[in-house]
Amino acid sequence: MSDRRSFIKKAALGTIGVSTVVGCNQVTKEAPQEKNKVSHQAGVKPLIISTWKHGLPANEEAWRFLKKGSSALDAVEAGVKIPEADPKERSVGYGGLPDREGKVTLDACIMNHHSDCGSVSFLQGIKHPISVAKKVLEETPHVMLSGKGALDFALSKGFKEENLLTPESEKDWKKWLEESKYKPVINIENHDTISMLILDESGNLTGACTTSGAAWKMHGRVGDSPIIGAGLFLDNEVGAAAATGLGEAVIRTAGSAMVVEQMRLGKSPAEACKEIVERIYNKHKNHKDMAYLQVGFIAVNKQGKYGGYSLRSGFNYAVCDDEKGHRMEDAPFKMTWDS
Ligand code: SD4
Repeated sequence: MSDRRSFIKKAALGTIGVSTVVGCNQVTKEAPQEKNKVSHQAGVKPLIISTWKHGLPANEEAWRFLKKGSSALDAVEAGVKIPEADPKERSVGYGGLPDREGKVTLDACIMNHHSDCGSVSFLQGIKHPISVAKKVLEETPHVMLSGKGALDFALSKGFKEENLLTPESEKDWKKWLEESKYKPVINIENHDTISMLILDESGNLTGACTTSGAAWKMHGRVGDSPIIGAGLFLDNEVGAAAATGLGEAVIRTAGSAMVVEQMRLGKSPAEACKEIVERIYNKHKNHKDMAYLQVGFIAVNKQGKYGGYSLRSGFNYAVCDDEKGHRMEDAPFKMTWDS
């Protein structure tokens, strides 16, 4: 958390940098770039890109799966299961912050290069919603199951029901109840999804997205993360994109689908993310959500070029390829939190 805070402070100075994690424990810094300049790097494959710092261990696991010959669908599932199972990750899966009623409700989706998708929303009591979403993709004629139906389906497939509210999250919820003020604080400490995109060795795209959603949301609220086209989208002829941030804004603009369409029109992944962030800004600049609005996108195209962009400072993503290994990169952004 303090890492994130210090990053935000650094980002507020208007520069971004690239951190390379060599062998996953040694970090080197490259020259800072201008805050809203998007990069144009040569493409490589295979490549994995995931939102936020919890993307690093997730990418490591997914990479391990890819390297042992697993399918990208199995790899993406294995990868995002790492933060889902981590009680210290307060915005994904087990340990995620609950809604106003103290219930942890989860959203997740997964998509493969044939455009097959599986999704669960408003799912309670199952530690790995991504695995339930994968079962929806593989074993049902549907794309999306929700609430009790999703839970019943999970139980029928052998998933175990368990309490996902950790003592820490319960304590935070009780503290929140004292004032019960719903003021979303995006991307600083209570609100971040893991989205992962994979371009595999054969040049095929796969993606996944999983979250406990906005802390203190209304009971029953579903965000962008389980919605194909909003939180995640890919077209295997073009590229893949995924979102983090205020789901309502991403749904209003069909965010990830639009990023992919921008790539289809010829924009690089980074430029495509920037274009849609600008669109979201223009649609929200006089909106009540603007005071706390944050959205960020990551994207990768068929050539193995990738990038990200966020509305406000503080967003970073994890990348892995054979050339540079595992590293974190800070996304360029439109504005700081105090501008
Ligand atoms: C949501 N987009 O439920 C998710 C949460 C998130 O960074 O990504 N936060 O709105």
